Amino acid sequence: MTITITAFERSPDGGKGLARDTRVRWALEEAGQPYEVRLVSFAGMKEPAHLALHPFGQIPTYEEGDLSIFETGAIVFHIAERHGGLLPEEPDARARAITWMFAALNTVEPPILELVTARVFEGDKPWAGERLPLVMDRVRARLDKLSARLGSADWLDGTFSAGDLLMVSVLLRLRMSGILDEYANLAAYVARGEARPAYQRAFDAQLAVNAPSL
Ligand code: GTB
Repeated sequence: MTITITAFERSPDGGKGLARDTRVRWALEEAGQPYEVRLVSFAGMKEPAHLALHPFGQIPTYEEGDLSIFETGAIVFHIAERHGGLLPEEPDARARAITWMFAALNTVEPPILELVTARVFEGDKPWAGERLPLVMDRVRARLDKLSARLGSADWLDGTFSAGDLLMVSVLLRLRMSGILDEYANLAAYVARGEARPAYQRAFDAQLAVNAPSL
């Protein structure tokens, strides 16, 4: 059955791979699943046809036969459940990998999104100078602990899993802030994720859509 995902017609990041369709593309590439992409404009996302797929009018969505789902975490989990390569077979290791998926999205990503908002969208507000250090401290509080847990390991719990895929994807958004470079093992962890052939294919596919034309 054909898998179809949705992505920005033109991502505001100009092809840096930061929009969430990259996470889904990466999971599909790790799982060796071909997929098609339907590009959606910002206006199109708020129209009834897309709202029927995504109640909040966002990307990405995932369609496969009669199944239609949204939320990147749920989509990556679905792909990992149906195909090999993203979750261990052994039940306890699988539960731990799923735990890291939730940790990435529920514990590490929120302060990172707050930082993106503070820097990019509210950077010109009169109170931005006071707020930014507070938000950066909240990000560092998470990275301190994540860095300590990762230590010198390659991945968060044994072999690469969907937990690493989401954690690397979440950390990638920190690159422009410079904070990631304060943690050598986390910077290396992200680089390891980006070096995976499946990530490269996913990145190149979104770049082909989003790179500014000369
Ligand atoms: N919780 C949802 C999920 O995980 O799937 C969140 C989905 C979401 O935020 N989608 C964004 C969207 O559709 C795109 S990814 N936004 C349009 C809207 O809400 O109207 C977030 C994103 C957007 C842009 C960049 N960028 O340019 O760097 C990075 C990430």
